[in-house]
Amino acid sequence: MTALPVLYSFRRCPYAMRARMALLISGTAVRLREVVLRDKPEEMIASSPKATVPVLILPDGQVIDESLAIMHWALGRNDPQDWLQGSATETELIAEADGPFKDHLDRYKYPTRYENVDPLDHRAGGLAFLEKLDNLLQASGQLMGAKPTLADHAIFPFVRQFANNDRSWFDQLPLPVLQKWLGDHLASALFTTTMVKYPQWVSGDAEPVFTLEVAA
Ligand SMILES: N[C@@H](CCC(=O)N[C@@H](CS)C(=O)NCC(=O)O)C(=O)O
Repeated sequence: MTALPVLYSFRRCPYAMRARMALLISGTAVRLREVVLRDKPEEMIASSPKATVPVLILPDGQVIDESLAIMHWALGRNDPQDWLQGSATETELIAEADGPFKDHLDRYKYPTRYENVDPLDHRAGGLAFLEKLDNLLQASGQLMGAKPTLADHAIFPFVRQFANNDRSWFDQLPLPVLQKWLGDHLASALFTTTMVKYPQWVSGDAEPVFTLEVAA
């Protein structure tokens, strides 16, 4: 039996979601270890002391512990839907989502974790990024053109989280193209499989093999 990579993941983490989507679409089967963040397995911390999910351990022992790096690794092996475009614009957009937009998201969602934070200021800051995305989507349907690429899959899990913080506020925004883009990605077979539930992995448990076929 060929050894499969091991993925430490947490179902509701947007970073882990995007890594799982890239692994699935690339046809890379992994053994999934579902992590509970307040009870991380020692094996994961030993492999990646920064202790964030996702973490991918390759059969040769190599550790990839950044979600974008996992996406690039998986798509570098196999990219059947041409997600890897690699334009500077795409890289910058993902960096804006992971940087300033994520900062707004955290302060909008968890204002009490920060000092002197008004969540509505950060909702407005996040909205400016959503408007930018909406403009891009109006031009061609997906962020980088007519077909979804790395950018769409790297970014929509964070837009999902932002939207879910106050769904009725999000739903009444005059951004129908963005709302449809999010809704279509959330309804896709890829995302449905990405969100299949697994019990917490405990040392010694056999790991489920995670592939696109699991929801078929
Ligand atoms: N830059 C990392 C960020 C990953 C990250 O922050 N994941 C969160 C969960 S969504 C985490 O593991 N946090 C650690 C904790 O809550 O203990 C990546 O892209 O993989």
